[in-house]
Amino acid sequence: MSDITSKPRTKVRVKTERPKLHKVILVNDDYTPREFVVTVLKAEFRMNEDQAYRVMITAHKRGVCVVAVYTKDVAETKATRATDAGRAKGYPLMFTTEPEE
Ligand code: TYC
Repeated sequence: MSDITSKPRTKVRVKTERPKLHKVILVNDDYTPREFVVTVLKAEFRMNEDQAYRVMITAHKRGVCVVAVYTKDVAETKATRATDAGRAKGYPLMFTTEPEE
């Protein structure tokens, strides 16, 4: 077989890296009512009362609490929607995002 008709010898490595996940973080403040934080967590992050209460009280005591991890787009959209829900009621409730290591 001549060079021109032989198969290429280069093997292509199939690279399937997972997209980096991003944390949604709940930040404590002195003004948002506890029950409202629980309501937002249940509505936006599909938590039950128990899960939502635990996340809220952890942020209340420690300052912050990781709510969940998602792909970048989903994390940012949910953090924005949850923060906006507080702002609509005049509360300084804040959700941020940060990439996982
Ligand atoms: N610290 C608020 C209060 O005592 C409740 C609260 C908890 C607010 C968690 C925000 O992320 C938060 N009313």
